[in-house]
Amino acid sequence: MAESDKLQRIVDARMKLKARFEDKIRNSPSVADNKPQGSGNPNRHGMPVVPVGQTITTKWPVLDLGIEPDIPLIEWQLKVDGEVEHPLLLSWEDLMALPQSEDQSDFHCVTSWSKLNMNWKGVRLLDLAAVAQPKDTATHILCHAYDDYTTNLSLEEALKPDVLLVHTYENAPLPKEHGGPLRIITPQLYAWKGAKWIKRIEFLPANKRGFWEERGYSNTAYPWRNDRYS
Ligand SMILES: Nc1nc2c(c(=O)[nH]1)N[C@H]1C(S)=C(S)[C@@H](COP(=O)(O)O)O[C@H]1N2
Ligand SMILES: [Mo]
Repeated sequence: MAESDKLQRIVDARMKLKARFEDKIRNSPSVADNKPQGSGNPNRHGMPVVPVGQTITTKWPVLDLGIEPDIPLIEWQLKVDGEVEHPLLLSWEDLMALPQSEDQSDFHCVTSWSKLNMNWKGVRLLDLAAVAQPKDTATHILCHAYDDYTTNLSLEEALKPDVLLVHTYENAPLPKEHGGPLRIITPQLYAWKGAKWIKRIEFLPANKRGFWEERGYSNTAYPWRNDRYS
């Protein structure tokens, strides 16, 4: 298939996915809450920039299970499977051939620090999903990482345009301790929903808890609802 046809197919599939989740996304708490908890000026979605219980930090703390896997780009792979029409096994080259997006967003950790205005570059999960094409039965994803961490997301959260598979931070390769070569970021949810060292994205027909969700953390993780535990 010619490159332009391939790109057109992604664009078409993305439009379809957007239409399918538009209402759910528009009504999701981190954009639609009429009593969001927090302080400061509104962010780009009208939520107070500092969610309830959070303190701004300028440093970027490292939080993980303590194993920081080393994945040479030549060996790196990302699998996309489960409830999709086109399962994928991407090399680093394949990933870089997908549409690339830049964004500035905030990072809210459940341990009560937030870091604002972070500059990212990567691939929208929406664009990757457009290639894999989730079946109508798909409702959630479970993200699996190279350190065996897992975390779940509903599709209406996962397919928001600011959810990126990030490889670049402030114009430099994402440092290994923060999930390089590739991690997910979820600016509208607490940061544990963003798997560092992402290895597999499994589309599911139902919700399934990940590592922290099985240990008492919230399935949904809305920062402006103080939605930390379940
Ligand atoms: N693979 C993996 N991803 C992970 C974690 C982890 O232990 N392993 N920890 C999560 C948690 S609890 C947080 S708060 C953020 C922290 O990201 P940072 O270390 O870049 O600040 O990563 C999340 N993603
Ligand atoms: Mo965390």
